[in-house]
Amino acid sequence: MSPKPILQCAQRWLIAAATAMATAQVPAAIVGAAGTANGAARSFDLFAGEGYISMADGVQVYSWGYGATTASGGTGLMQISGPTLLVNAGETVTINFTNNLPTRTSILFPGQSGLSASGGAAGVLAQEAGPGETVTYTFTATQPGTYLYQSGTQPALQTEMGLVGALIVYPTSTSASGGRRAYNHDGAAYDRETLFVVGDIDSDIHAAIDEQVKAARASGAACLSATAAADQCVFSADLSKRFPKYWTLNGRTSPDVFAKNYVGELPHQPYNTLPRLHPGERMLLRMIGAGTDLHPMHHHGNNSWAIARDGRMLASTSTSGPDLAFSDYTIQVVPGQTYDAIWTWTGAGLGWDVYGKVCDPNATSGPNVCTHTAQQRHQLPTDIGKPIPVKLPSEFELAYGEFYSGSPYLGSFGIRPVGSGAANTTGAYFHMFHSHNEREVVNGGIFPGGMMTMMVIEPHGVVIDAGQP
Ligand SMILES: [Cu+2]
Repeated sequence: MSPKPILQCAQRWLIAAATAMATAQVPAAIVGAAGTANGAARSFDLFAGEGYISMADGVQVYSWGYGATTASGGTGLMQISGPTLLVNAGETVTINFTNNLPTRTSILFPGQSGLSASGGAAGVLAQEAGPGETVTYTFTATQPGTYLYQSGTQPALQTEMGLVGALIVYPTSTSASGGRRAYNHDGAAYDRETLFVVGDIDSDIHAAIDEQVKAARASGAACLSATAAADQCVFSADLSKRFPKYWTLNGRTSPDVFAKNYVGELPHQPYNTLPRLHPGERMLLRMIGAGTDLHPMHHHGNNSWAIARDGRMLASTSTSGPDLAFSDYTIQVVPGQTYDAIWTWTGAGLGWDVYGKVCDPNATSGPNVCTHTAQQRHQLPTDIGKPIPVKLPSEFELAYGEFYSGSPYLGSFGIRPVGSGAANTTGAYFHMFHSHNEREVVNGGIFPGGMMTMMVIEPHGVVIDAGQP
């Protein structure tokens, strides 16, 4: 990535944060659509539409996606992934869904209770809307958690085309300390949250569908204007030959994942993926398998604790909290499943002082007293004051990455060659988060790209916007 797009991102972060603040009607730090609340009811005006999304190597991919009206907190455009629906537990949710695709489609809401639907025609899995038709779905968001929603019509093809989104149900309770939690137990408490809708795209399938739709329109096919469900157009591709070429986080490929939310040049991919946190904070990773393949999502720096799957805490009893949580450095994100994991990083146990303080931890007075703040004491006491245990290579022997501050110490800067390393403006640490299936961190076969982002450890004192820049 060149420095210029990164600098542009920095300006956009402020705008994105302001946008997120304005739309948050639920306790969400994730950007999305909060719909229209009315007492214990919440409604959304959604639609399905077509368009071209952009891969970071410049390839345009014809796609079908969900969208939300601006009144519902969306952009008014179809998007990949679909609008992240933000609701509170216990609310009755109504989705007024209009189909602007040339074929019939629908929405499934796995994990929700009391689902009913009206309008359109009954399909195999869900009530379906033909072209131009509207179906109204209603359900009760009984249980807090991370969920997906997706097409229930030709699901193998239509989820490939992009008809998948996230639904987040927030508990109405807070943690014992008044903070946020993902489920009704303090074992699910968190300081920050982020969303990874994990997908894969075979652009050849999308191109084949694009050609079929264009051919139907060019010939004025009767199926395009048919009102009976059985007579409407159905497009198809040989999915046994499926061979994905792009791998996405929230619908974007790296490095586009770093650009701000709602960036103008990605009108159909409004959500970014760049989690930022301070040392010691608990970052809730909401992960959704929205593609066709399993993706082993791997984080550097520390293991995470997977506390929930499919919107249910990994709990042995209703009061135990996530006592069946497991710790790993890779979460196997299976298609159709969701996972909640808590990731944190402190620098504890590294055997050196990440803040680079030159001091004596045993001194109680005088110039050698350690001046670490209480927040910086996430480190082990035995590490405070210890220098980095290796001699740094000379700057002539280093290849500087864009995110290197020039110093091995958190919040510090060192000498960098002119023009290098302009991206790390706060002296943060960047820990990679990516698919451990390494062929998925490419764009058009070129590394790096695809399913890859960074977890940014910001020094204490750096303000991190709630709106996730
Ligand atoms: Cu790695």
